[in-house]
Amino acid sequence: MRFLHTADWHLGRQIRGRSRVSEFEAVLTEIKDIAVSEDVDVVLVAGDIWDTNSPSPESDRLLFSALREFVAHEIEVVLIAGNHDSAHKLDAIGKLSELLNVHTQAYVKGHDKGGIIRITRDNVQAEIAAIPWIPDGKALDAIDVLSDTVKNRGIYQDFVEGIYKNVVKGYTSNSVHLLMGHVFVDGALLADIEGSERRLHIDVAYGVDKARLPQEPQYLALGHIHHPQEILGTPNGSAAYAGSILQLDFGEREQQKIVRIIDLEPGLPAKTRLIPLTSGKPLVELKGTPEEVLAKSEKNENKNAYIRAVLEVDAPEPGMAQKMRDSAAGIVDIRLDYDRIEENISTVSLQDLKPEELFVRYYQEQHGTIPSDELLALFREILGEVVSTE
Ligand SMILES: [Mn+2]
Repeated sequence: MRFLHTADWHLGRQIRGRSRVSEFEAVLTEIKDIAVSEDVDVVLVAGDIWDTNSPSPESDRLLFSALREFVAHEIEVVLIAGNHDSAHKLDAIGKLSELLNVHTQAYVKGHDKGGIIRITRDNVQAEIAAIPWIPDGKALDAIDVLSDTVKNRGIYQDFVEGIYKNVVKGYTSNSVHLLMGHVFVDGALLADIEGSERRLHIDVAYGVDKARLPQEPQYLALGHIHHPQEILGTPNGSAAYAGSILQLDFGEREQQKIVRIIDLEPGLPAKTRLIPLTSGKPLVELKGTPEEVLAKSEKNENKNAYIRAVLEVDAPEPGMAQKMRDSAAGIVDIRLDYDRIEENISTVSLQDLKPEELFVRYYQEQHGTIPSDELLALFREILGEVVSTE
């Protein structure tokens, strides 16, 4: 039986206020085309379907259009709720979509209470332990929250491990055994940019150690972390994050987005491979003086990109951000890079300061430098108008 593992669609996500609907349409079409050409039986969507728990009609349209395509090609779908999703909404959709073989798991359920979704294709049965995001509020009560964090992280980990182990108890023999989970696994790679790796650990976030994941499933289809990766050293060796389907923010730049194809037969190790996704615009960061950044933004490889401009300037200049955005359509994010004056400026009582001093301190706190003479002159002019109208 063949599965396509994807996750973290985040439908409705924008970038700095700009819509990405056409990119979502393109990448969902690409995923459908892959599923059809690979003759996939079941598509697994491991949570964070939507970007928010009250998605726009536009985001719903994206989802329903994608599901409709899978249904039309007789591909079954399983969707679980992630931390970004409205579980209640997914549950409501499932009431109807179940009739079309679009299965949903919105809430955590025990192995004997619907925790396993069963799908039969060509006389082979798949048993999918479907476990949505487990909010820390489910594992910890108010008293725990008041106690120390280290203990809380431990309680959460025990709780998650207990649920995962419970659900897989429902497997029967002669079936294909999978697990879908929206969960953070300790040590997951968040980003690997310009040779520097960033990993997340369970001392700062609620998650589980990989050794605590159950070993019964032949494959664990995970969602939550946007960087595609296999979780090496898991009990049976076959667990992976599919990652997101577009580079969703600048922390995801340089990431090749993918889907995973999983072939399973009862009792045999999973055969997995990945297929790169090519839709969606790249996110890039360009550094230099404003002139250099504009020149780089004109280059072919950046023409289609969303650009973060990191500008080397002596000091912030009013209107600079707008000027850059107006000059290059791809620039959506602007950072200024200059030597900031780091000084404790909050020790003086604000009441003792004149308006201009207040402004200078505010500006310094915001921008790490003092305002230019022109800006100060402008401030005095505006202040003069306000005082005279009073
Ligand atoms: Mn996500």
